[in-house]
Amino acid sequence: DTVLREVAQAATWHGGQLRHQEFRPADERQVAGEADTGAGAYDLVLALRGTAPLPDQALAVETEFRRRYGDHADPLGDEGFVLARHGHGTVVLADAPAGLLYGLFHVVRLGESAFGADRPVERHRPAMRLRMLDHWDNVDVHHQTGQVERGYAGGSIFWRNGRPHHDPARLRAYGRLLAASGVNAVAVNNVNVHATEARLLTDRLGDVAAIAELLRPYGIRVYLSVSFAAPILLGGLSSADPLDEKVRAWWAGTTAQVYDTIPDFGGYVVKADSEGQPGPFAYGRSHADGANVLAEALAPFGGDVHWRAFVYNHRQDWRDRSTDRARAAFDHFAALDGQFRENVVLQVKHGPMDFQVREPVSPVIAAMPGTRLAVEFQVTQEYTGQQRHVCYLAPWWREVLEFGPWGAGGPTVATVAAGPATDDDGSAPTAGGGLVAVSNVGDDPFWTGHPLAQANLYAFGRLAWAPRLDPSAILDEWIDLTFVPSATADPELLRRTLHEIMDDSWRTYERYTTPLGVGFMVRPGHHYGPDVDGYEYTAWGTYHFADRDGIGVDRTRRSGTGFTGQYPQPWSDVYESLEQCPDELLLFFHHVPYGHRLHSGSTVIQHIYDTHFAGVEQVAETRRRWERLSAAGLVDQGLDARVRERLDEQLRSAQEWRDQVNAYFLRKSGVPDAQGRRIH
Ligand code: BDP
Repeated sequence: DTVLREVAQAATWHGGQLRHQEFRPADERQVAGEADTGAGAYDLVLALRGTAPLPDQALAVETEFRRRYGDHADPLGDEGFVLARHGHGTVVLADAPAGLLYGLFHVVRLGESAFGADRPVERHRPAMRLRMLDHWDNVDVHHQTGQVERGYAGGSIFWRNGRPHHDPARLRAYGRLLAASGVNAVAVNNVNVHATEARLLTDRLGDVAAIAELLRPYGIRVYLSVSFAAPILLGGLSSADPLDEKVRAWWAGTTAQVYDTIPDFGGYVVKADSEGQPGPFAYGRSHADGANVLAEALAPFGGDVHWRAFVYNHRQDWRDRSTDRARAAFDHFAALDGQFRENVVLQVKHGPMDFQVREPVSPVIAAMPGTRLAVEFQVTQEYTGQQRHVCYLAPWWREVLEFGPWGAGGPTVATVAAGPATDDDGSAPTAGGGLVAVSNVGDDPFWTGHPLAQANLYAFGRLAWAPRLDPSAILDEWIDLTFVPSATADPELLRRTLHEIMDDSWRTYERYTTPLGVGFMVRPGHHYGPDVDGYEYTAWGTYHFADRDGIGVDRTRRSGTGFTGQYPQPWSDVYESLEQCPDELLLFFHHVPYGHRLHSGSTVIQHIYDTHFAGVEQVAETRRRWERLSAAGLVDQGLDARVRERLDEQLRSAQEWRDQVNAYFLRKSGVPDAQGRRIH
């Protein structure tokens, strides 16, 4: 089995704190050997349950495990594992090879502590069955968006010059990186499907198969973004009408060929009727009709279609205050609940707009109990500093995942994405759509442009596996796996400084850009740097409505767009109410005068000034902290140089944000800064 072979190989990988280890595959169902952590040599056994003969330690752990979970039909699933320390050995047991792989990476993560005193049987299984990265990669370099749309880490890791990127070692390393983070699926091309990329589905399928082959040993399935117009573009049909028999037959035949070539193919990702992509609306059909025809083609092979809910009018009339982009996904999809086939996953962006630094949770997540939902995050930092700024996003994602759309104590966003749990500890996923994110990886030597942006990739995978993990603990894991502090002169300084730099970096970014939930104010097109009115008089539906008296979008039922009415209680009323609406989302839901007083006691205008000054100060402090690390020689020189260059840019950019935003609002409002600071 390829995954088991990888387990055996991965075990000899010098990573984390497990170095100099040697493993000898006992037979093809077990890997056993010795791990030398530097502090001592230990037995490590990785074995599939039910295979005989198990080594003695494994047998003991198996007996203990059965005693605890014996009457449970499927205690581990195909990715879970048991970890225990017994006698002189550490044992990982799983029911399927992928479980051993995840178990091995867990041992690497634990390092020395995996080999401490006896630890009782621990059971691990992922909360989300699907933990997926969407690559917005083009095979060709696209004239507007470059090779990787919203990519900030060089070219594509999969494609180069219109061909597959021939670096199998790099792709294998990527597979290992993803498996170590917990990711088990990737879509290998952009959701905006251009002509060359459309052909990946048919005559260029071999290129996709080659990627699938390299990632398979790491338990990763491959998905393709496909064009809804593929029957026309590739099949020579005159229509892509989902209710047309010829169209149905084309999808069925094409999909059967895909599975002939890639038997474990994951499925399709579709962006339809959105930002210029073709879709069912052209034929007067619903998005359920559209999704179901693809789902029907995939069903015989166990594949899923990920149908994106990011559908809105990007050519709206900005003079017409009654339209509201935030409403769009709910308006299009909520009424379709119950109409999608079982293998349709509706993929919903976590917020109603578009990956801003702060948004409320999308009301779609609470509106479709009869549909499998996947929640989509953006690891690539399109609106959060484009991997030039440090912005550790895990605290934000964790907040979203723990949010209860029906109020405290009810289901959370994480439980909706995981699907109804069958297990008493809530860990066994059934039919949820899982967690998906837009990837931040490219062919950059540091993978992610900004070396510290790797932590976002890692944290995404970890939160998809275990949504309740503490972002700060995830950061600890990432620091230990990445920098191996124990091998440095001052591990405490390294860990502490990285925490100081990263823990609060998302809130810092929010302070010097767009606080209070107002969003956007970025330069149109590339979305980097400030331009307060850049989108204000355009057709994109992203406005702040600032004038001389006030700012914010009135989305109330009483006097605004009625968006608050898309939420169930209690949030519908909380957001509707000016008194109850949380400060950080105030301008998302309300248009208020500059003198409006926040819960914090400050006024809106003073809050804008204060946060912008404070944010820049924090970035300057971040830069000083990093300099202490470099001076102490605690990080690799190449990495140090890259981070310094980025921090210089972050500081420059933060100052630019501060000056433009503060000057803009000083001029609009005429209200001076209470502290008399100089505003340019
Ligand atoms: C927006 C991006 C655009 C994507 C779109 C999407 O600016 O490049 O194509 O999202 O999610 O945030 O489809």
